[in-house]
Amino acid sequence: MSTTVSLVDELEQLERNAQAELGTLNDEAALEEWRVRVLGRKGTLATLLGGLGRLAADERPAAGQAANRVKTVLESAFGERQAQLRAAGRTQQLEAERIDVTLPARGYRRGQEHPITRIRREVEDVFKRLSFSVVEGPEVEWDHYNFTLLNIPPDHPARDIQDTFYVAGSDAEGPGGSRGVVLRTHTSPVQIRTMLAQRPPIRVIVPGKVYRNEATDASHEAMFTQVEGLCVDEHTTMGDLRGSLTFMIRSLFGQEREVRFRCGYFPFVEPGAEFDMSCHVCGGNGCRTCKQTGWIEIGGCGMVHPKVLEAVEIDPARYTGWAFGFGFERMALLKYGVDDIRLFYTNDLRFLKQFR
Ligand code: 2NM
Repeated sequence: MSTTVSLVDELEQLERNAQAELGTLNDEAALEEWRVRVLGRKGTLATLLGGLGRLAADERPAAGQAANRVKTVLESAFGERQAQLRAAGRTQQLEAERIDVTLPARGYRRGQEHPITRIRREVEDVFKRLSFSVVEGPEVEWDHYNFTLLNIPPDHPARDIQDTFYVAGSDAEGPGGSRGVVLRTHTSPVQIRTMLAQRPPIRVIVPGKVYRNEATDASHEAMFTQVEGLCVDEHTTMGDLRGSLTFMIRSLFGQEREVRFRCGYFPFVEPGAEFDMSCHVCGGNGCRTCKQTGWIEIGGCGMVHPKVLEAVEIDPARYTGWAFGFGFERMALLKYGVDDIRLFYTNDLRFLKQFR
């Protein structure tokens, strides 16, 4: 038997064995080990090829051809197996990551408005229906706008009941050569700004945070939220004020509610009044909520003082104005039957979740 035949036999045997083994390999590391052992520089195929040189010249072409063919076959078999393994790996990964997009979504907990925000929105909605605009302004305000232009001069006793937080070192010169900056004690300075910036007719409500230097208890906080309204026009009267407040109270507390005015003093209005609504708990018969009076105090109001109109250069001989103000916290306490204002600002979810 010639040497060529046996070298060709050996090549074919290598082809069969190596291919069979390739079919059993299941990971890339084993595959790589196979490649080095069979096709590598010092691998089985290379070793067999080293035998070519010892063949007789006329036997070499046949053996060379066989060697090339086996090399090509094994290389492509290697490539195929590698591709197979990689595809299987990807499929497995896809399988592991499969999600069923037709399943119902996981539930999520829905948030809600803070009770004070809710009252604020309800009040805004009522006055928008009466063609009022909602405006906002700075919480850090010139003393001049917070007090002086509202007919509360520097030594006026009303500065005591509205004792506020003065901003330290803020004696920069403000409007009208004034000095002093405070945390606003009411939203009225925004009405002042509005009247300085535009001419009647004016209809605005101003919700927002206000500050008082006050000891905190169940019905007082150093920060609370208020809304004030202002209407300035020709011929507008206290009757319009009363009608607007009645419309608001009935929208928020029910159509059966009545509104009454009692004389009240605020430096920036004349005449001034406090306004009450008939008790929504007992319907006016007298109960614990209304302290047996049948009435619940809501806020203050009045006709804008001529001095205030003059201070913003609106002619009080031609125009009249009315204004009102009340706190959202107190309204929320009443509407939701809460007994401590501090609950609105302690962020206890057990409390807040009750307002769904
Ligand atoms: C109140 C009560 C009475 C009021 C007056 C003004 C302004 F700027 F027009 F003069 N704004 N708000 C007012 C009047 C506010 O709150 C208890």
